[in-house]
Amino acid sequence: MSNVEIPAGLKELLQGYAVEVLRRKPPDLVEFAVQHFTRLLEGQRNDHGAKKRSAKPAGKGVTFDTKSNEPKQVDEEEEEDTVTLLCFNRLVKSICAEAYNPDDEEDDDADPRVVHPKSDEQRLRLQDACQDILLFKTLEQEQFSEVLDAMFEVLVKAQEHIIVQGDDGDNFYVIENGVYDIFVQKDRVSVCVGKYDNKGSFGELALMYNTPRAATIIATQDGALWGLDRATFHRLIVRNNAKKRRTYETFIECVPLLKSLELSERMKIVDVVGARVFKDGECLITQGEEAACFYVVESGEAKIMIKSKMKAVQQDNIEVEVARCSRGQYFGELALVTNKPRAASVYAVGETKCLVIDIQAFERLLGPCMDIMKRNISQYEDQRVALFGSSVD
Ligand code: 1OR
Ligand code: 1OR
Repeated sequence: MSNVEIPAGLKELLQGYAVEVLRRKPPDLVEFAVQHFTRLLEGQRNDHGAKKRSAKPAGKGVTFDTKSNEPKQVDEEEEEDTVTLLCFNRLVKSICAEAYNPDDEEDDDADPRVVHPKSDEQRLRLQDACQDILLFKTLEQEQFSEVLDAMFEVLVKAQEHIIVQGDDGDNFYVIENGVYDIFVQKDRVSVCVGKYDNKGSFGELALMYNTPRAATIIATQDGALWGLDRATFHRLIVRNNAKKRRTYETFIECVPLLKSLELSERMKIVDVVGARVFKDGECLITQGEEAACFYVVESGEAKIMIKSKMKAVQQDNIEVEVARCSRGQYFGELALVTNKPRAASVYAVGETKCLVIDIQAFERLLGPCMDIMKRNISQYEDQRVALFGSSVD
């Protein structure tokens, strides 16, 4: 092996890079090469780590032939070459079945810190775009700065496929501007299931759970994104998720709405929630506005106020308190379920902490709780009549 002129795996490595370039058409080949080979290296390290962790007899091991998929016996010396091929194969074929455990991320410490230099103007725009990103809401200040340092600007053209369903995950994206359609394959037909309109983020799932991309994201107009590479996402966000799971496990178990979910489903909710603290009197939701999030109260109270036109007195704009939500209760589901503007305004009573879930995660993860929510929604109308009588608009 050591006498051959072309090192084993070189051809496959370069081919892999070329295939990815043709498939993704990146604007910057050098930057893309850095990302591509960093991912390969990361995969290689994971596979080495998995090897170290797996209790197998010394000297011999069972692996899969990359062509035939048949198990075969290999010697230790052959393993180095096989690892590279396995990694390559894994990337190209999107075979991602590794179990997720955020506590397994300890090895990431050795990874070099990624820094993409930015102008002051770029940094301000980046900070602005990241202000409401829920995944960043539970990071310590130091971790958040590292995330900002590692992010890089990506300019996109109308019709560009930013993410393709089934691919391996390379980056997580935060939207600076632009509209992005979400397509999901259903019975071999690509269906548009939603869109991001100049705000939000996407591409976290494949990186969090090491699964193929779950949806296709297409820019409908020219726009700008901020990318975060897979390795940094793992080191900072996935590691933080382990902490988040420990912090919220007990609380999330006690939320009545989520009782019918499996533990793993509840943990997936925890993975994507953001925690937000509101000051006394602060407005969380404004009646009539477009909805983007769903809330669960962790501590404090939320006051639901409705501005209603009372026909009897013909007075507009009187806000009346109609309900309060305390620990474990939720609000903000109505507009998401009915696809209508917010039906009420919501204010914090005392300092109030809420877990916040964005609309895409709400649709993806809270489907099993929909019946309970719809049942409660049907009671709003009865309560409305009881509170205001039938002469209310
Ligand atoms: P990803 O890394 O899997 C595609 O790459 C991204 O699309 C995904 O992360 C999410 O960030 C984003 N189901 C799955 N992924 C979605 C969805 C979604 N919406 C956005 N993404 N659903 C649509 C919910 C409106 C559920 C469809 C059945
Ligand atoms: P949203 O997305 O419309 C405001 O944003 C939220 O207030 C709403 O979801 C519900 O979660 C919550 N009518 C309308 N919204 C209500 C009501 C309500 N109670 C809580 N919300 N009621 C009828 C009042 C005339 C119920 C009163 C007990």
